[in-house]
Amino acid sequence: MSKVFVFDHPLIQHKLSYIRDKQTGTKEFRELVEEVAALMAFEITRDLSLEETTVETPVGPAVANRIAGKKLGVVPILRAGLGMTDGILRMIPAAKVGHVGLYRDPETLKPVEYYVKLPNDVEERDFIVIDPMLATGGSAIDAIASIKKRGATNIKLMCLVAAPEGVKALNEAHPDVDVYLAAMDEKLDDHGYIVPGLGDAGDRLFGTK
Ligand code: U5P
Repeated sequence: MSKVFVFDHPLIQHKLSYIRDKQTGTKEFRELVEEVAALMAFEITRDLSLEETTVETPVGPAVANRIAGKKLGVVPILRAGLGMTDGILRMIPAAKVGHVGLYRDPETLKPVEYYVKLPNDVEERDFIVIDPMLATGGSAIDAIASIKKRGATNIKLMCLVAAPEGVKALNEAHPDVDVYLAAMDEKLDDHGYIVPGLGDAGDRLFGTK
């Protein structure tokens, strides 16, 4: 059963209020999405394991902690997931970035996969799949299936806003994948948009509408 975490940190919630606001223009929207992604990365990495090391400070030896094990893989779902990538990399600069390209067929609302490129050693990495919106869940379910198919076993999903329908579908398809959100919204509308949501994340990020 997937666990769902909603990050209620005041900075995340404050910035999300501007992201939702339709008056917020492309430049500001993009900056805010990056900032929230960075803050969420800070929260999502809480359980990373540390290992002790010794460093020389100007004063003498100090026992210090560093992150243990393999580097993280961050996988934005194209194209809206790209808007969160740099924010995460600001917090985790050593992470490798994979890409999964999916678009939603406007008629069937089903995702169509057109591009997948992942870092090496897929089996040994922890992955964070990112997409600002978890609406029907179709894109995230397919993106996660495609990286599992290539050997990934440890996957988290990070989105800004989700609809309950998407969380339920994700949980049924991938019960091993926990979901990290800035907000859980009310529902989907008839066109698969999250209500109240923030509109089309890709269009707002890239100014295509
Ligand atoms: N999407 C939005 N806003 C919404 C709902 C969906 O931008 O209110 C887009 C996102 O870009 C996301 C995709 O990549 O649709 C997720 O849809 P779904 O496959 O979860 O339905």
